[in-house]
Amino acid sequence: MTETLIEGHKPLAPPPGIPVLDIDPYDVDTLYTPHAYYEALRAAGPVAYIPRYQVLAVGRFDETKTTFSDHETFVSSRGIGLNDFKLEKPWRPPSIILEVDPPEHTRTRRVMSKALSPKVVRGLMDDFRNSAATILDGLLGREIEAVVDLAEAFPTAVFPRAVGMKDVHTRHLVDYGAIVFNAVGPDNVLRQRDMARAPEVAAWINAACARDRLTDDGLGALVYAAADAGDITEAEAGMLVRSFLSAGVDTTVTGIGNALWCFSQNPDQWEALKADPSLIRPAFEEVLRYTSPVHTFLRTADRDTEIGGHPVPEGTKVLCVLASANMDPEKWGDPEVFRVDRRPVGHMAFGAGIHGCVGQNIARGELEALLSVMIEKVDRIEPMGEAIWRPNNAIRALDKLPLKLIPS
Ligand code: OVM
Repeated sequence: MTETLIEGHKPLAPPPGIPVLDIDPYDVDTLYTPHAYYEALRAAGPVAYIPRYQVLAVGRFDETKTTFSDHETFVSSRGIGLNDFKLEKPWRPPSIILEVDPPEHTRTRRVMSKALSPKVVRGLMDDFRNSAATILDGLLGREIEAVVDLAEAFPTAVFPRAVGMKDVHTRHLVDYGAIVFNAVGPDNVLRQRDMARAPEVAAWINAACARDRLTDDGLGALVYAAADAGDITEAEAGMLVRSFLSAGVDTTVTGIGNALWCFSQNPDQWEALKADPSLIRPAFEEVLRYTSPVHTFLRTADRDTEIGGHPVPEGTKVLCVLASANMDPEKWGDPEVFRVDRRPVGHMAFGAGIHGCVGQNIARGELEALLSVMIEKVDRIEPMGEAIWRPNNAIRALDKLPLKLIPS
């Protein structure tokens, strides 16, 4: 007899001894204002059982880090969402870097790591700074909707160019990320809405990854060069370019929007940044810690194991609530305070372990370029209305951010 699945994974009865947290982490209201849920999760214990989805969840810094980085026990190859790829067909062909384990992961990770190396990113910085300056010059002194006008405008100008895309469709590029991130959640309204538009957007994305749709001087060409060298196949090169487009647009759009929100809410911290440009990089790390663009990814226990001394059966899905780990007072002290000089080394916003964000250098490069131009040109970042968040099953992004950038 085949057992009925719940959200595409094996049912899990409340494991004896594990605290029960009767909360829906994917309820739209929780996604709007998640901090009470994070606090309840950390208070429950080192690990909690969530009956609504029959999963476990970790949100204390130590257990989140340990679980998330133990790739041998808590695998990625069964999907990093609620769906267990061993039991249910994924919505798209799995990513060959995100949704695989070693040894397959080792080979593809190496190719991506090389294509996104510090040296490659250094070569992109002039374009990043020039584009940031041009975009900002068009925005100074008037009321803007900063999500579209800046947070989306900047990465969608520079990143497709960095990849070497011949076809650019800004809306599809931004929406694809949101679709991929909603897909890792349960079959709720957010996922259903995005699955309905996924075929059209995914078809455009897949076509844009072909070798003949890429220039010979971008990140895409570096990946196809690895195919020419025999390190990966041509088809795998296309899949890795798809990973650029899955993980490289919506994430940086969100990081920039969240950064602008942090500074609009904390004008003293903007003053501190203008006074000391050496704080630009630490300030972005604090934005990441404070807002955790990727709030939750999951792992799957590939064998019977334990978390915090509690037994965990094979096939268990575990929510790793990165945003909660980044707000754990045991780790951070005054986590609710946004401080550009905190230097939050070891934050979980880029993940941890062998799957830690391979694009983090380019993400930091984009933010450094933008913030370094902004501290020259922008004296104050003034809110012009309420900031509104956009609920998503895996990413915490703004939907609306009305601002005025007062020129220096
Ligand atoms: C991918 C990928 C990698 C990292 C994050 C991500 C949606 C996707 O390889 O497709 O988020």
